[in-house]
Amino acid sequence: MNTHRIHMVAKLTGLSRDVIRVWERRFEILKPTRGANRYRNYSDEDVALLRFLKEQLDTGASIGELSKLGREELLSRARATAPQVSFVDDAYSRLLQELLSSLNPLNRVLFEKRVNGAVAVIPFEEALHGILLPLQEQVGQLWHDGHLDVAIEHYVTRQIQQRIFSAMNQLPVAEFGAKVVVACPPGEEHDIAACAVAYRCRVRGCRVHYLGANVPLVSLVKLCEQVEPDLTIMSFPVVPSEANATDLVQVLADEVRPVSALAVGGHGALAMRDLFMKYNITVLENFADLDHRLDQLMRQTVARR
Ligand code: B12
Repeated sequence: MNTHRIHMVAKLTGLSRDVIRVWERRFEILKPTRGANRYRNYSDEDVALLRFLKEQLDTGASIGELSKLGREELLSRARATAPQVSFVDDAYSRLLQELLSSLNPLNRVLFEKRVNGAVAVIPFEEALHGILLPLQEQVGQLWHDGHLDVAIEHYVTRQIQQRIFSAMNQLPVAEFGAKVVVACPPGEEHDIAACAVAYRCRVRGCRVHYLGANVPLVSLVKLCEQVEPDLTIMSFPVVPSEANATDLVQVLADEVRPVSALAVGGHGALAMRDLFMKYNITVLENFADLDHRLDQLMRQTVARR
């Protein structure tokens, strides 16, 4: 049986690490083991159980009630509703390995055929979160660790972005939905998550202005004045330095928020949660939280019309 570290469990289940830790402590339904380094290792069963819980919560169940069923009963219900979970995970990790093996040395034709093949056979959202984003992370990590040339990283990043944009362009042009601006803060070049956020907003029927990486705040404010968005979403995949963080959040609160409601997400935003909260800026915990906020926004937009 595979074991997974908490960040991977968060990715596989769509739950934040904080939620996973709290459920573990409060309800005793998870059974991670500890490695020699003291990190928690979660089993495939833990992942299946958490996925089942998340699905149930998304349909309105309460974690308090569910937890009373106990681990064994939850696991048997999880197996009954999603017998294919570990098969899917195995298939994704096999595919990821195949994709990575066609990069060093680069076999462009094989790589692109494999990506296209994978993306064609499953719903795009699933391909995005199951294959494309994990691929981005692994390729970037190989570059960071000195195992892959930056040119290959750039090539793969563009390939992934192309797939996201092309999926976005196949959606009907949104004319009436909530207006949303998606951007990364100044100096932030990690823009794949922002791209995925923009896609999510488009799927939900929003009119999206996607600005991507490294957006100067003066320009963001100017654009918001013109566009009058219902919401501006900023992706903070990494934590800015402490001095920059305070200035940045202050400018967001003083200059952007008067022209647009504001929400932030990403590992950096979660790490700066207290600072954002001090300035009353909404922090989106994960993509499920984003969905929830978008649903609210769309309901308000429909009610206004
Ligand atoms: C790919 C990558 C790159 C690529 C980026 C390509 C691109 N166009 O995006 C390249 C090679 C360009 C790059 C460059 C650099 N990188 Co880099 N990079 C990565 C890597 C490997 C993966 C990031 C990624 O794309 N992950 C996949 C996406 C989908 O995940 P994500 O961005 O984390 O977003 C997730 C969440 O944060 C969340 N999320 C994000 N935004 C939002 C918004 C909302 C609303 C919501 C709901 C959720 C959400 O959802 C996503 C899915 O879970 C990470 C390490 C890692 N394993 O994470 C380092 C990492 C982020 N990079 C790092 C660094 C230091 C750099 C450089 C400064 C290195 C250098 N010396 O030049 C440069 C410059 C970057 C800059 N100026 O911004 C550090 C950051 C350290 C920190 N301060 O936290 C990391 C953590 C590596 C490390 N361990 O040191 N990088």
